[in-house]
Formats: sequence, C-alpha cells, structure tokens
Amino acid sequence: DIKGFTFDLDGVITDTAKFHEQAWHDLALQIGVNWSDELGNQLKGISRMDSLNMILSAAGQQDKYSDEEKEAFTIQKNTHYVELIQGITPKDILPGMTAFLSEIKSGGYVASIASASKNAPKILEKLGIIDDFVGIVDPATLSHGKPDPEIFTKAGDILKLKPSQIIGLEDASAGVEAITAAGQTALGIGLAAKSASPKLWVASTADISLANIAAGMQN
Ligand code: B16
Ligand code: MG
Repeated sequence: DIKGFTFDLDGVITDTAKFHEQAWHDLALQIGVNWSDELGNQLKGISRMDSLNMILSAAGQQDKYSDEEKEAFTIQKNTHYVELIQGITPKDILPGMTAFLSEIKSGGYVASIASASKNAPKILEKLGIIDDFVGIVDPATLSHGKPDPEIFTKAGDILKLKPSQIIGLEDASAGVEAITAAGQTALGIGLAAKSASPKLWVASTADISLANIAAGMQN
C-alpha cells in the first residue's frame, strides 16, 4: 500500500525553470556562448555545476576555464537566480498542487522533497508549504545526480518507508528514471517525463489527485 510521496520541486510544485533559464541565458551571453531553447530544456533537473559544464560543452569550451573560474560562474548565476526568485508567493504553486498537498495531509500520507536545487528550502518557504514536508534531501550530500536513484532513495529514507510504499513525482525524464531505479512508483508529469515510461502519467499537475492515482495503480 502507498503511504508516502517523494516530490521533485521544479516543474512539479512550482515553475522555477524560467528563472534558472534566464540566469543561465544571461551568463551564457556574457561568456559568448550561443543560447538555444533546446539547451535551456536540457538543464532541467541537472545540478548547478553540471549545468555549467553542459553550457560550456555545447560551445566547445569545456576546457577553457579553471575550476576556480567555473566556481565563480556558478556563484554569479546563483546570485542572479536568487534575485529572480525573491518575488515567489503561494500563487506560484502549480495548478492542483495545493489541493493535492492538503489531500495528502488529511489522508495521513507523508511527503518529502527530492530536488537537485540547493535553493529548495528557500523556495518552499516562499510558497508557504515547507511544513507540508517531513524533510528535504540536502543535494550537497549526494554523490550522483538524477538519473541515479540516490536522491529518491534518501527522500524515501526520510519518510521511513519502503520503496514499494512510495510514489515519486517528476517532470524530467532523468527524474522518472531515478524514481524507478529507486524501486518507487513513478508518477510522470508532462511530455518530457513520458519518454522515460513512468508507471503513472498525467499531462499536467492539474490532473493529480489521490483518486486519479488510485485509478492508475489498478492498471
Ligand atoms: P540550484 P529540480 C533543479 O531542480 C532544476 O531543475 C535545475 O535546473 C537546477 O540547475 C537544479 O535544480 C539545481 O538548482 O542551482 O538552485 O541548486 O527539478 O531537481 O527540483
Ligand atoms: Mg523538475
């Protein structure tokens, strides 16, 4: 029986992707790397340094900068990103998710956060829902990013549940792969998630409810 949920943040609870994209876009322009929407999409769910490496590789500049210079770029990007997310309010919670979180609470389920973002606690505070989660995995403690299962395994440990008792929610294909590899049931959201064949799938967060999940689990 399902007793808990592990949540990705960006693209599942709120759309911070647009702010990540803007901050990376401005940094790319500054260092003379061409930007494309495709590149922007590839960065979803990818850690900060891995994102910078992808941007530099796309321009054939993967060996151009020292580790110190790369560190400085990620700090600059994050400072800009943190400015951009200052205005987040509870209105920025994606459709259906406020209702789903209260359904979870009244149903006696537990929830935790499996986000690659080091800014997750700050964002959940601003959304006013940090208390709806038993805990948040600290991405600084991870040896491997998604699609490795580590982050979802840790999010499941926080819930003190077995993988078979957990549904993980993800919008990125690497995230769906990570959930499935952790032995949890993947609920994929949107087209990008579909390609990784989650057991459960919805087109939008607005379609997520305990009743829809129960119906999908019977298939
Ligand atoms: P930060 P998720 C991910 O969030 C974002 O999708 C990704 O674009 C970002 O680079 C990553 O977090 C790290 O975020 O720079 O704030 O630590 O989808 O795993 O919730
Ligand atoms: Mg995501």
